Amino acid sequence: MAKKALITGVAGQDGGHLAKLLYDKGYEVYGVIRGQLESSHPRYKAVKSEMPFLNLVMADLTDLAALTRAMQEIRPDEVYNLAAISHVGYSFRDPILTAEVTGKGVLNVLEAIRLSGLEKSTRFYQASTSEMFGGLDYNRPNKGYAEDAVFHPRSPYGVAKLYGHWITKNYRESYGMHASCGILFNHEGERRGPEFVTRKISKAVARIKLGLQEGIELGNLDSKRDWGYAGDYVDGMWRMLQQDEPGDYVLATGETHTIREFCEVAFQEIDVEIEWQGEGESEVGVDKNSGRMLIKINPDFFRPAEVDILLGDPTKAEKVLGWERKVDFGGLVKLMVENDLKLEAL
Ligand code: G4F
Repeated sequence: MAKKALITGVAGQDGGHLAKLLYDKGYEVYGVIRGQLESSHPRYKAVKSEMPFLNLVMADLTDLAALTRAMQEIRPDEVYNLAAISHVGYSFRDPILTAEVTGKGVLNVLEAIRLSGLEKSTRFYQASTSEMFGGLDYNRPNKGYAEDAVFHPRSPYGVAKLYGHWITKNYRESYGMHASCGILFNHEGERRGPEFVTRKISKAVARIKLGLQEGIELGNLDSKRDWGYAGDYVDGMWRMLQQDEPGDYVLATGETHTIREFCEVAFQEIDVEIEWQGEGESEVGVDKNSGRMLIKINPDFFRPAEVDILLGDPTKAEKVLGWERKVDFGGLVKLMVENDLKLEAL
C-alpha cells in the first residue's frame, strides 16, 4: 500500500516542491489549503491544475476541528507542517495573527494527530527556521549556526516559529512522537513569492531587461543570508522522517551573501554591471556602462529589527541524513533570473 503524506501549506513554495517529490516516490499526497475554497475557486483550480495528483483538503491551521477531521479521515503516515505566515516583514504588521497561525497552529496540528490516536504511528515534520537564531553565533562566528546554537528571534515571525519548534520537541519528549524539526536557512527558487527579496530582484531584472520596468526599490542591502535552492531542501525534510529516531537538523549552504551581491549577480545575468554610488538611504545602483539608475533604497522596506547575518552549518544533516545540495549560489541566481525572463516574456 502506498504511504500517505499530508502537507499543510501545499500551495506555498516548499509545499509544491515537496508534493512533487513525494508523488514521484509513490506516496498518496494530501494537501491542506486554507479556508472556504470551492473547487471552482481560481486558487483551488490553480493548485489542482499544477498538481493534478494532489488530494486537496480544506482546513485552516487555526481550526483544530477541521485538522482533526482531516487526520481521522486520512490517517496519514507522514505529516509535513509547512503552513505559516512566513513573511518576516509582514509579521511586524500582523503579529497576533502570526502568533495564531505560525505559532499556535503547530500545536493544533500536533493535537489533531494526538486526538486522532495517531501519535505513535504518524511521523511529523515541523518547518522551523533560521529566523529563530537572529544573528551571528558569536561562539562559532566562522562556522555558522548548528542545531545547538542559542536562539534569539528578532521578529514576531521568529518568536512564533520558536514556539512551534519547542512544542514539537515537547510532543516528541512527552508522547514519544516521531516529530522532527528542520531548521531551514533561506531557500529560494522559481516558486518563491515575489514578496521575498530574491524573487523580487529576479523578477525586476527580467522585467527591466524586457523594458517592462524602470528599476527596483529595496530596503536593507547589507543584510546577509545563507541562500539555498528550495528543491534541494525538501529532500532534506523527507530524509528527516525516514530516520529511525526523530531529531532536529539544520539545512543550509554554509555560505552567506549580501542582498547587494544578489543584485550584482542577478544583473550580470542580463549583462549589466552594477556600480554603487552614494551612501545610506541615498545610495543607488547604476548601470556602469549607461549610468542609468536601476536600484534605489526605499526605507518602507526596512524592518523594526533586522537579522543582519544568517549563516548555517549543515554538517549534521550531511552526515546523518546523507543530505546534499545540487544548486550553489550562482546557479540559484541564474535559475531564478532565467525562469523570470521566460515568464515575463509570455
Ligand atoms: O527575502 P526576505 O523577506 O527573507 P527573510 O526575512 O530572510 O525570511 C525568509 O527566510 C527565513 C529563513 O531564514 C524564513 F523563515 C522566512 O519565512 C522567509 O522565507 O528578506 C531577506 C533580507 C532581509 O534582511 C530584508 O530586510 O532582505 C532584506 N530586504 C531588503 N530589501 C528585503 C527587501 N526583503 C524584502 N522582502 N523586500 C525588500 O524589498
